[in-house]
Amino acid sequence: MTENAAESRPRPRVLVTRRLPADVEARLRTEFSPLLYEDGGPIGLDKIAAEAEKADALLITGSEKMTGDAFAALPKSIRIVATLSVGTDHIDLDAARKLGFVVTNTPDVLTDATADITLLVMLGAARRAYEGQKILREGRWTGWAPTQFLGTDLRGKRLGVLGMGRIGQAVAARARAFGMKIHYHNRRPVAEAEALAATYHDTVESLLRVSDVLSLNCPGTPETHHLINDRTIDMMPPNAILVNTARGSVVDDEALIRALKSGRLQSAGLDVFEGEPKVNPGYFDIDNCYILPHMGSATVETRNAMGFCCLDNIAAYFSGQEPPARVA
Ligand code: 8YV
Repeated sequence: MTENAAESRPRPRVLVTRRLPADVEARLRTEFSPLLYEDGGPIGLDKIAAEAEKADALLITGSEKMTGDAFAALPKSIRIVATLSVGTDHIDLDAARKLGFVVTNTPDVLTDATADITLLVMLGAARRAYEGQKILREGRWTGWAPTQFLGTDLRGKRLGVLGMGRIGQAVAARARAFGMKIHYHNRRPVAEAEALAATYHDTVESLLRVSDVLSLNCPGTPETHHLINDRTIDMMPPNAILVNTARGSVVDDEALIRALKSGRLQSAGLDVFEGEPKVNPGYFDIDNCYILPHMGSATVETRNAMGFCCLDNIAAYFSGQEPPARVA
C-alpha cells in the first residue's frame, strides 16, 4: 500500500478500558480514533458491550474477564481484542476463535521487568526485608546487632524454576549472577537451559524436592490451579522459599499461609494473588512474606512497550497484516 492510501484509510476506532501511560495515549490519539475513559476505569463488561458499537478494536487489560458470554455480547464492529498483558488467563481464547475475534497479547516486552521483580521478592523473602522495613518505619529499631534479621544467602542455593518460558529463563539468568544453581520443570526441555547450566526435571514433584527456592513462572491455567498446596509444599526441602510472580491461582493461599505460620516454609515472596485485587488477609498477619500488589511489569519503559505492542498489533490487523503477537 502507498503512503497516501495508508493516510486515506479511516483510523481504527479503539475502545480502551483503562487509562494508559501518557506516551501510549499520545500515540493512540495520533494514529487511531480512541475512546478513552477519563476516570481510569476499569469499565464493566456491560459498558464495554454498549460502547463497543462505536469501535473497531478493543484494548483491554488483565482486569477485564473476557468470558465466552463477554465475547458473545460484543457488537460485530469489533474485530480484534488486544490485551495489555502477556497472560491470557482472563480471556476465553476458544470462544474468541469460535466467534471470529482476533486476540493479541504483549509477549517479550515485559520479560525483563517481571524477572527483575522476581529477584526483588526473592531477595525480600530471603533477607527478611519486610521485617526490617516495618521495625525501622515504626521507630522500633534499637540498633545493629550480630544476630538481628538473619536471613538466607541465595548463593549456593538451588533455584527451581517452574515454567521455563521467556520469564523463567530471564529469572534463571539473573539468579545465576547471584550464585544460584538452576533446576527447572517445563513441559519439554528447552535449548536455552544449556547456557544456564540448568538441570531439567520431567515432573513437578522432582523439581520441588530440590528447590531451596521455588520460582513460579508458569501460566495460570486449569492444570496449574493450586499446583502449590499442602501436598506439594510438603515435598520441598526444609526452610524452602516460595516465589510467585506468575499467577495467584497457582497457589492455594490457605496452604501457603499454614506453611509460613508453622515454619514448614521459611518465607515467601509474592507479587500476585488469587482473586486480585482481594488478597487473603492471612498474609497480612505474618512477617515472613514479602508481598507486592502485582507490580511485575510496572515500569514506565515496560508499560509503554506493552501499550505500543497492543497498538502495533491493532495497526497490523487493520492494514491487512498478521498481528505479530496474535494468540487467537
Ligand atoms: C500486567 C501481567 O501488568 O502481563 C501480564 O500477564 O501479569 C502484568 O504484568 C497485568 O496483567 C495488567 O494487564
